[in-house]
Amino acid sequence: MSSYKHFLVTLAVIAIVLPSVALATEYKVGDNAGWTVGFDYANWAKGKEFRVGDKLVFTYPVGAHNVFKVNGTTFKDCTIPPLNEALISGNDVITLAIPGNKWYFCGVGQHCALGGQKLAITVWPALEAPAPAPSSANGVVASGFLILIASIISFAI
Ligand SMILES: [Cu+2]
Repeated sequence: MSSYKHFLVTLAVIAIVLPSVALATEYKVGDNAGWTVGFDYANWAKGKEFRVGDKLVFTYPVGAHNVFKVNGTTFKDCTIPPLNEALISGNDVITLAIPGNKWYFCGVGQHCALGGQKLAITVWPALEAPAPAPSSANGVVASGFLILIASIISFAI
């Protein structure tokens, strides 16, 4: 009996956790162009909805560029911070952890000031679960499934 309960609880946890894990998105900054000069990152970011838990991936040849996470003023002026604050791996992954405005630029030469190698985004809170749209059969089935699991557990325990 207790292993049956254990099974039900495990099932319920999977049903709750799985949708939120599947929702995180990994964005390759600049898509196929990667992280470089002469690319319109404002246009790239336009229409994208960045959420807490999503990842930004900056890809570039090692040594050619780098990535600084900066504040809004530093971003506007392209003031290059100390080099030891830079990400330099050529495949830099940043997980968006906190909602708000975020700014990134390249600190090599004049890449920020003249090359437009700078990215500003707004990060929104994570989606807790997919919004069950009335027209979506999947959403109705999923919430029905959760209610079923919840009522089985309340009987079983
Ligand atoms: Cu650069």
